[in-house]
Amino acid sequence: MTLGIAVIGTGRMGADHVRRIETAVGGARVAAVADLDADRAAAVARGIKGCSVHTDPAAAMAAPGVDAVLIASSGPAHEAALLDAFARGLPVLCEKPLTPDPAGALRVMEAERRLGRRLVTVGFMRRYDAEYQDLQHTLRRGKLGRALMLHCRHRNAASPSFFTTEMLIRDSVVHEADATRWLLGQEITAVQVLRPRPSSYAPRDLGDPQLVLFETSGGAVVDVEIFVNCGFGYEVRCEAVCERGTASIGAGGGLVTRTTGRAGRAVPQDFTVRFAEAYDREVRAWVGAVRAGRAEGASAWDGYAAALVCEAGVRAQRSGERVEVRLPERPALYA
Ligand code: ISE
Repeated sequence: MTLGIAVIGTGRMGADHVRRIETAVGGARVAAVADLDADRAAAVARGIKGCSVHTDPAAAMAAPGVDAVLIASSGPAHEAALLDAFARGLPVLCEKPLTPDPAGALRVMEAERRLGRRLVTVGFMRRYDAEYQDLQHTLRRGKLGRALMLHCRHRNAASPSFFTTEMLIRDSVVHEADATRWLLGQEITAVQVLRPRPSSYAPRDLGDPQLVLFETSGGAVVDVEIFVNCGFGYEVRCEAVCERGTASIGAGGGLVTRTTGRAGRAVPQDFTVRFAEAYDREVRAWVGAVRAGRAEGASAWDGYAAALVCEAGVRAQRSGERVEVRLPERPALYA
């Protein structure tokens, strides 16, 4: 059977996923798309046989041939779409963040628990990146000893016009919240945020860059430089400092050119390029799991845990204080 997918949200990420499902993922097709902007949705669906176009996410999910849902709308729209998908018993791949706030994530998780089975995969694509997977295996194998610290850098060329200081945490550092939990297999227990004088190239009122510190349940410390208007491109790095050595990813290999007295490599300009293969692998893995009736990847619990870390991060950002993260016990469904 070919899995019919309703794609909710046809902005940059949604359009990229539609193209991916149609060209790079076997066993699936785009059966419906929805976007508040009907013209944008129609443009994305053009040329896709049997793909219906909607402005209402619920109508797209109810369209003929829909077996699963991919949510790529903005974070605040995720909760309603997730609950609609649950009401129809449809499996969902939901772009990060699961919801921007922990209260919404908790409602989603509780609704899923009432159904008694995992329907949501959260699209934390770094879990599917070959370098991140290498790093995770290296740390888990233990040859380098215990991980003491992670140094992370997360840079975007420029932030979109709607970006706020809170979103540096909830939309960007949420990746490091998940990556830290996944790489170390530990929970984040406290967050601090240091704020240098903002770059004069950042939009007015945006506190950019910032330095975010996590403490973890296993006694590690993680620093994250988040800089969403670095100007030169998209760069995500991580160096693990362990008892017997270090391991680092994100230096950017690839073609080196030498010309007119300079040597250099291209820097990707955004995440759809830097993580293109990871997104391909993520969507393929999800489609494979849905077709086999299995759960895959980051769960609603992971989305909730990341949202709690981000909530603490936003409080730390505002107060300048160290804020503890209080994670409840993990429900059995997510064991
Ligand atoms: C964006 O939504 C992403 O998920 C990117 O990976 C991240 O680098 C960027 O800062 C976010 O706004």
